[in-house]
Order: sequence, then structure tokens, then C-alpha cells
Amino acid sequence: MLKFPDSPSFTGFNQPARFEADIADVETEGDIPEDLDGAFYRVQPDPQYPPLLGEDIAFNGDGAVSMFRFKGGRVHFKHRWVQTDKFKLERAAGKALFGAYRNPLTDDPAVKGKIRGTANTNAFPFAGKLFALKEDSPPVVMDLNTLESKGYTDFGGKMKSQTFTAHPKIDPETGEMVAFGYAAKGLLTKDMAYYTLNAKGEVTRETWFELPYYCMMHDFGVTRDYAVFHVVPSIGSWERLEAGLPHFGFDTTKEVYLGILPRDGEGRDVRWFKTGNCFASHVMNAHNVGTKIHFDTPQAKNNMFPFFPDVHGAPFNMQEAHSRLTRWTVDMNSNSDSFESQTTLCDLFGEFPRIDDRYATQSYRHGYMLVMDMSKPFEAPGGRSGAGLIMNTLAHYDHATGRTQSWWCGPTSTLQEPCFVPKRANAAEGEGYIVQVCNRLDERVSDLLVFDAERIAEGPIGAAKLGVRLRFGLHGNWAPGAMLN
Ligand code: V55
Ligand code: FE
Repeated sequence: MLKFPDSPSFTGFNQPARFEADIADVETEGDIPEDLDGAFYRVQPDPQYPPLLGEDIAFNGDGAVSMFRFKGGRVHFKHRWVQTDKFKLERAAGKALFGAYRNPLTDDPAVKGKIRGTANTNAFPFAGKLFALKEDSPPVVMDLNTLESKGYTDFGGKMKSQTFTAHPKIDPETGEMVAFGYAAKGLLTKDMAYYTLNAKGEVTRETWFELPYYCMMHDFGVTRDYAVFHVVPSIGSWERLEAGLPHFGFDTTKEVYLGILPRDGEGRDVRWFKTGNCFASHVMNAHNVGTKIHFDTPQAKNNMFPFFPDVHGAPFNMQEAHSRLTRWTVDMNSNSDSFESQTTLCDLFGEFPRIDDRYATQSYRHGYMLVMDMSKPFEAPGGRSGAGLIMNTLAHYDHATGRTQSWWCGPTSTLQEPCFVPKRANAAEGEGYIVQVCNRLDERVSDLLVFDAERIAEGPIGAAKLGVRLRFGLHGNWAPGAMLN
């Protein structure tokens, strides 16, 4: 008998999906623009087998990638597991062999030393390939057209780090990828490896430095001249793993650091700025004006991950987990290690920030987020994200005017991360579409919504109705038709 736990993480809309599928010509409604040519990729954690330890957190599920291919007003859907080493070992055994999230001490001895990655955090097209990413392991390469997995890559031996971030950035001016790995010399190490890769996908720079303390380095910022690393105290240790505690726990007594590395610099050039304790995970964008560096992130007063609890035992505080888009500014010309400013930009409780990626690393105007609008009714018990949130609203934030536009998805649905698609290669910033998965919690199906990015408040202009259920996903990206068959 194969049985998943009877718990909220594995039942209802969270029931493991565990399918692979092809749907040619998905049923659509409204307007799927004829000029929308390309593919939207996104990834969801989806446990292949019931957890070895009886329970598990959403972040530990096996990655499964969806591809929505848009062409000529039609949408074609493809969905495949990422064939990680873990996935293949467990498939061969017919059961889970790997234990808790980032705790190899809990694994079946049969898999000692194997790469534990799940490739469940980002699906990232680059250099003619699709990269399935998890921050604790190297990238898995997939075929952009077929989603066939090709296994882990170390970029021809050029990447010495054991890990690669799930949030690399592309510099739109140079086409290069800027990335890093943390715990780069092994689990729980403070070692960071910084990478640049040229547009062909070749590693052009690797340099090393150490963090002030080991923590979850989930995302970072890249400006034209600098890489920006926010060190926020979701911390981990061997003591925690030996005690069977979750890998990460939040420490409200630790300072937050912002590390600045000139993009053409060496690890020893990193300069650290400091601020008081707070929580921040994703980065909307960063840019520099001369030596002044602006870094935009949804910041909360306290921990946003209930499943990585307070290290001193404080109960999870939902009020203090409300994140608001905040601008952190530091000046490389200053003699102080303090921030110049830390300013709330937008009052909405938002996360999963995105932009028109053609403006990554640059001064920009348009930002998009998932918003948790607590003033709205919610009539679908169990429909919360892995962090307990109800992401019920898509919002646009205009940095030029400070105004917001938003669209609420109704009381029985929630939304997944938005992705911006320009209408044309030379379209103005923000002139494009938003694509995003909508969880229809009552019907247990998923729709892919399409918005005019300049008219979000009017609601979706079209939708592709899968008729089947995807699970809660993390991140996704668009590949233009020219990259595809
Ligand atoms: C995040 C997600 C992860 C993870 C670490 O903030 C951080 C998101 C889906 O896995 O391993
Ligand atoms: Fe992320």
C-alpha cells in the first residue's frame, strides 16, 4: 500500500499530483493573444513517494516542471518530473530514501553521499537550455522543447561550488548570467562562490568569499556594477541537524548584513553593510547610481517561514510576517558600515516580486507581486501556501508614481507567481502580458491566466483551462519563441 500522510500538507489541494502529461490545444477562454509566441515554464514541489519520516515540508518535494507553449493563439501544455539523482534512486527503490529537508543524517544509508537536490524552486531558460534549480545542489539541465532531463551540470568542470542558486539573474545589456552558490564547500559552510556565465552558458568568473554567518541565501540582487547579497538570519547548524530540528531556524537577535561585490571584483573585495534584525527573502530588482546601490525587497519585521521556526522558541507571529516592498540603500563612498536608508515603498502585504526582466540590474518603473489581501473573504479551507499564506491578489506597483493596481482572484482561488512577457522585443517597459497559474481550490483544477500588464485591475484577458490540478508552485520564467522549436 502506498499512502501519503493524512495531513494538510498532503491532502486536499496539496494532494501529491505525481503525473506527467501532454495536452495539445488546451481549452481556452477569452483572448490568448496571437502575438504571444514562446513558453512559460514553472516548477512545483511534488513528492514522488510518501516521506521517509512520516511528515515533510512543502519545500522538500520533488521538482516537476510545467511548460505552457503559446503560439498562434493556442496553448499546449507539457508536464514532466525533473529526473534528479534523488528522483531516480527513489524510483528504482520504489520508496523514499532521502529524509528531512537538507538533513542527510536522516537518510537511508543506501544513499549516503548522493546529491540530495530536488530541483523544485525555479525553471530558468538560458543558453538554449532549461535549468531546474534548487539552491542546495547543482543545476539540472532539461531540454527546452521536450523537458527531457539531462542530469546535473558543473558547466564542464568550471563550477567548483557544490551548489547553485535558484535565483540567477540575466544582465539584459550583456546577456550574461550572474549567479552564486552558498554552502558552496559543503553543507552548512559559510563559503560563497560567485559566478558569471556568458550568453553561451560558459563560466567566465568564479570567485570565493565567506558569509558573516551561515544562513539561507535564497536570492540576491545584481546591478550594472555590483552583486548584492542580503544575509538574513534563517540560520542552520550541525547541532540542529543532530537534534532533528528543521535545517533552518530564525534568530531575531542577529544583525542583517548586505554584502557588496563589484561584478568584476574578487571575493576579498566584498564590503559588508549592517542593519537591524528583519526578514527578507526575494528581491524585486537592484540598481546602482554611481556608488549608491538600491536594493528592493519585500521586508517583514520577523520570520515568514513557520516551518523554519524561531531558534529561541518564540511562537510564529503572523502579524510580524507581513512583508512590504522596501528599498535598502547603501553607498560604497560612505565611510560607515550602516545603511544610508531603508524605506517602505508600498503598504501592500506582498511577496513573489517580479519585474519586466529587460530592466533587471537597471533603474526600473514597473513591479509585480502576489499580495495577501486579508480584507477579502476566503472560503476554501486548506488552500493556503506552504507558509500558511493566502495569495489572493495580483498587484502592480509603479515606482514612478507610487500607485498600485490590483486584481483579487475571488474567495475560492489563489494565485502563483506572476511572470511578465513583453509584447514585442522593443516594447516599452511594462508593455506586455502577465502569465500566472491560478489555483481553483473548489474545483481542484488549475488555470493559466493571461493579463494585459498595463490593465491588471480589469482582470485576465484570457485563460487556458487545464482541467487538471497543479500543486503550489514556486518560480517560473518565459522563453521567447526564437529559443524554441
Ligand atoms: C525557498 C524555497 C525552497 C528552498 C529555500 O523561499 C527557500 C523559498 C522550494 O524550496 O529550498
Ligand atoms: Fe525563491
